[in-house]
Amino acid sequence: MQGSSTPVPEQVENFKQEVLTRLRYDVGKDAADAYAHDWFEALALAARRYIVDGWDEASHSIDRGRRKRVYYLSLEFLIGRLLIDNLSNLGLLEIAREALLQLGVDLEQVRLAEPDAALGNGGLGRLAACFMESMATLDIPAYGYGIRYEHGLFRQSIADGWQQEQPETWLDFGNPWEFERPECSISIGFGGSVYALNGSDGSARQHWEPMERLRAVAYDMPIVGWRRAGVNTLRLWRARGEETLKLDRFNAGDHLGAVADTARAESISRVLYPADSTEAGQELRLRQEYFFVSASLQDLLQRHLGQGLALASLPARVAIQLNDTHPAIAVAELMRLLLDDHYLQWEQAWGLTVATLSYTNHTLLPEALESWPVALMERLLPRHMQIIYLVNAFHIDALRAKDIHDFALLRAVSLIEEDNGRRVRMGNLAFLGSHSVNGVSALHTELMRETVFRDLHRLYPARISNKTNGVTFRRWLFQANPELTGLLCECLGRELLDDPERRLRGLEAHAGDAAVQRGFAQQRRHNKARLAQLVEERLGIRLDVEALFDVQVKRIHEYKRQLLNLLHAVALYQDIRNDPAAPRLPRVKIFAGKAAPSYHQAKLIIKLANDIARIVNDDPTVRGLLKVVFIPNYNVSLAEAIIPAADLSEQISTAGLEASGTSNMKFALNGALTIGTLDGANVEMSERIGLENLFIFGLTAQQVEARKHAGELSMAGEIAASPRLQEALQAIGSGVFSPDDANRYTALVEGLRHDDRFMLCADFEAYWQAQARVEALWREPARWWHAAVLNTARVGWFSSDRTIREYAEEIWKVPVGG
Ligand code: 26V
Repeated sequence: MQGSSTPVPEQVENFKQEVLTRLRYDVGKDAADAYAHDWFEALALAARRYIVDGWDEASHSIDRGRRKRVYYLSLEFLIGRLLIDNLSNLGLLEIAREALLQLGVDLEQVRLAEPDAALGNGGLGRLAACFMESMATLDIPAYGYGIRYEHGLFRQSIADGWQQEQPETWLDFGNPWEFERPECSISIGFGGSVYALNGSDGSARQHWEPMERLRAVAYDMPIVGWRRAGVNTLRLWRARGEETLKLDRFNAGDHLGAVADTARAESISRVLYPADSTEAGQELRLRQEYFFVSASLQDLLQRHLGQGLALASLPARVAIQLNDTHPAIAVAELMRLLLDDHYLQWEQAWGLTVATLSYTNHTLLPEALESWPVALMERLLPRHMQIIYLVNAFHIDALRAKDIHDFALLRAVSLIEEDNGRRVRMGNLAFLGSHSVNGVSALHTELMRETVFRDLHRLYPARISNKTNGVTFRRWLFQANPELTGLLCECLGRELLDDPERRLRGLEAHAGDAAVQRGFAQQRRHNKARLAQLVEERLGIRLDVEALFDVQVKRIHEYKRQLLNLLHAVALYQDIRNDPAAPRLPRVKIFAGKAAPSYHQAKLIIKLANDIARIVNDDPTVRGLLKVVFIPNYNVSLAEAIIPAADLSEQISTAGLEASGTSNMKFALNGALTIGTLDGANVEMSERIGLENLFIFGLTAQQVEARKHAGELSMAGEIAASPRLQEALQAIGSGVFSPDDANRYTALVEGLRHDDRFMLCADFEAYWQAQARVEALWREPARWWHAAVLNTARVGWFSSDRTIREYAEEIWKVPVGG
């Protein structure tokens, strides 16, 4: 891509020497016996040199300029590999490639040696990573705060079609991008009791005496913006046992006890929770949440006060964004720090808290809405529980003062849920403690106003706003698809690289241009061949690059409806079997994604995909016209390989349930056409790309809601009306794809017949018709590629730079540079 800018030989020589120096003195290897991973490390350390100067300078000039800082608190940062990202943003990519070439080393091999940092589950974590890159690019002074999990999201393998989980070990060979900061070690308490004291001025104060203490140690990773516009910090906390306590116990002879305490403390940053909706409510998870929130807030307050600034100026200098409710305990923790450590009065502390915090909601799924049992909170965080009760009391009093006495309303907006055992509602806490609450697509924000936050929204109508998600084009276009980027640069000029959001629009004028269309088709074929090679290596399945690559890659979840896609695959298969001679369009259905380890239904869907694949791929009547592949271990790196090779992007969630989606944007950016429901950001994508350039089908969110409300979950009518669906259900349910266990899917199919909460049967015919429209268009290459070019041309608005600009201007009130 940036190959067109030939590197200066002197720069190449300097960089080469730097890499060799690092290899010898830091990695301890000679060029002759270095493995790919050694080269990766040397290269990363060499690149680091170029980052550090800018990094230091950035932080000092922010202090000097008294600029406001953004703190993005997130339990997840799904960063993936960083080598190409960093080299490319530093402008060193071609220099590094050439330097390695001169050393007889292939940059591509070195790239693959970097572990994929999977400190996140899916969309929410990846969004945080895209946001970090965009903030650096827009030169917004920002810190990301999270946990340095020793084990990120589990590695998925497939054994006999079933998902197996293995621990992920990204830190086995160290991490050359991080800087350990042992001097930045913050004390975190749990448990114990709260005492009332009298302050020196006679005022009443509360003192929390935790029973347990541990330390949070900072590890910093620099985040480089495009062309080094800004260099920010991702500060991840690692839990360590408290040294002094350990020593005391050791000296007292209690060796095992001391070690057990340390292990308990350190378990907090051991592993990422591998669920994106279930498994909420576990104590370790609450400990993780409080651990990183407390460390981050103490750290940022220290930085603020260290600059000689008063607490009263906190909102002027600091904006804290809560990524979902996972860091919502920040509301109570910031109050605690201001009240108990800094002796502010309640009103002032509350004013500062609300003015500093803001909160993003990422899901409406009831099972993902966090709430913690009051009893657990009282045991683990007794002072916070007191503060939450007080916040609640003031909140309810204020409503009564406004003459609001409706009991049902007061119950609904309370921080405490009374009927399900007593629990603290973290969504309500985050809402009340923030000056801004946002959703992640227009539809999702509207549904937030109408559902989860209906009553709070009525009381605070100005608080909710929408910030539609975006993705970073540097990673998802420039790096993932250098061929297409090269083509776009030829067509639109290299200025595209600096302003893709706007420049891409220039492509519209070329959408009908046969040469541009041919270019798109050629680069796609190239990426498909590359993916086909990966599939053959990993799965031993050969793919036809002329076939339509129909792709659904994302977490496996019932609401995302991989099962609807599989029903379509089965129906296609039956069509072929019923009429083998009819002309057909060759199609490859590609799936990838992880299921939460305890989510049985999702794991069964993975098994079904693999069962269908085995039967269909081996059936001689099919003659390769239909292939089904499930590629194991979906992660950021695999996404980078799959997305640029997709012809068709499946975004088929039950309307109303996908908050936004972000892979939908990545696919469209790379010129894939979307088949999708009017859900999440698909709605806005279809408005901008033009309905004629994607394939929209199915019930709307309103229609889904109406059906659910009417209790119409039995699908007998729909099934009777669709012989195709009937036959597909019959085949799956009776064991056609599971001859070894004919009843494996009987219950699954019965569920679809009688309790189809996700509306698969209700949407099946519409989906089938939409897929037929896909095939019709695919048969007319000029029209297909015209639409593909328009997808790339019109999707610029979905850049995370645009999203971040909106957060900066409307929520954080920080100036945007870059
Ligand atoms: C919930 C839980 C609950 C307990 C255990 C661990 C855990 C981890 C994550 C979550 C929240 C999941 C919410 C989420 O990932 N939402 C996704 O956010 C994307 C970025 O805004 C958006 O594009 C997706 O549509 C949305 O599903």
